[in-house]
Amino acid sequence: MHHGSALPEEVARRVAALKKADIVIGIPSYNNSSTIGQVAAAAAAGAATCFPGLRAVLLNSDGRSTDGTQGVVLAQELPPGVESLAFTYAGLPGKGSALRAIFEVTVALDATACVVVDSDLRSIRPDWIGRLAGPVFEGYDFVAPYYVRHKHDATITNTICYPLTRALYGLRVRQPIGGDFGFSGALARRYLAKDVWSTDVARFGVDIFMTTTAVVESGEVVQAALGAKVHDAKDPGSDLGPMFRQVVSTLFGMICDYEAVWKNVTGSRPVEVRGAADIGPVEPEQVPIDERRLVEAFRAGRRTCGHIWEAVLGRAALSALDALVASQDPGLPADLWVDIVYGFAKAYCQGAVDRASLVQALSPLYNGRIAAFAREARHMTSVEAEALVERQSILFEQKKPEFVRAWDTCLGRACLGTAPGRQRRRCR
Ligand SMILES: Nc1nc2c(ncn2[C@@H]2O[C@H](COP(=O)(O)OP(=O)(O)OP(=O)(O)O)[C@@H](O)[C@H]2O)c(=O)[nH]1
Ligand SMILES: [Mg+2]
Repeated sequence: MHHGSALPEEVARRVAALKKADIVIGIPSYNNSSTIGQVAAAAAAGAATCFPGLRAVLLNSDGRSTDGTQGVVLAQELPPGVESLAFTYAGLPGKGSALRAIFEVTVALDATACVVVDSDLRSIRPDWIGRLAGPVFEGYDFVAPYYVRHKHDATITNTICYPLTRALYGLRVRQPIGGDFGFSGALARRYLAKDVWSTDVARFGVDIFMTTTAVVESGEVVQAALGAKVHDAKDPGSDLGPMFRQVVSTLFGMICDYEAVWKNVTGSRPVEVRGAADIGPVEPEQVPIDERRLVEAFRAGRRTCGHIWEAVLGRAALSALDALVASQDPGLPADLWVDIVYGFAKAYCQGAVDRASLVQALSPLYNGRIAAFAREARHMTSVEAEALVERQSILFEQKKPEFVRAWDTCLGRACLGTAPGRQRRRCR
């Protein structure tokens, strides 16, 4: 086991014995024994029915589950043409390391296509495999999922990942961190070549890393309609903290790296959605939301992270925030949220404030934005709430020229700070 690989040697030997595959289906997991059986069964059936005659390998890349997850996958009966392999990946624990191992197997088996699907899915059907892999066999490099999700699900997607991907890189990929993707062997090779595997990409940063890399470096991207996504969704008011920090650090880090790319992008274009016609209307399963907790986190942020807000934001944004924190129903309106995200992204790259502290300080503001969104969407169906997400992302596009100007002239107070990352000013 060495730093340059997430495949333990013994696993690499088992992979080599498989020789060649046309398609690899990878499932990252960590204690998912209650749901992974259905996912593995759907994946295996999908490989056999959508791609008869092709050789498929079903992989479970597991993070040392203690609930028998790997055994559940290995117990699946497999259709002809499908083999399975379950193993514990090496490296930093996290979803990204699990996917890194899957990329390595894809390359080792010289597969044309790879599909990854989350192990907590309860809405996966065999046809998802055809939908996610089919376009790769036609020459696309990356297939993003396109599903209907409950209005309180996917809050990181809706408030940051989708609007920034769209406004900065110009492609309207609606689910950039959906978790269920199809991609080419060539793109897997490209992912592996990046020196990111000791960063948050090894954890929950991996999805936005995959999508952004595909959008920026390939552009051969399409979306696959999948219907509803039902998974073990978490209340956005409860346990999204670490995931938020890992996703945002990765996203912001790529903004720093790809400055030359996004500065040359104006507007955005839609990305084709394949297979929407044969998916009927679906109603996603309810996701609970604890608005009070979100509001408390937003208010508490003023006390604990306020000094960082002050270092990053201008006077106008700060006094607007103070008024909101003090109001009856605290929450962040979309236009202020957009200014804040751009302000934090710029500060992150320009480096007057410690990066970990910045991302930590953005989290309560994000909570304030979700609280306001929940209020705005209170009487809306999930489909209707989609219009709010759309309107917010258009705001990101409209304010992008302002962001570019601010970036270039460095007017923010953060620019007056000291050397990059020197000042460690954590939220208290
Ligand atoms: N191997 C491995 N897999 C992980 C780890 N953490 C998460 N995963 C897997 O990554 C996938 C996505 O994780 P989830 O916790 O469902 O995250 P999510 O659906 O993106 O986010 P939520 O909206 O918060 O549910 C699942 O298949 C998990 O089993 C880990 O530490 N190791
Ligand atoms: Mg999930």
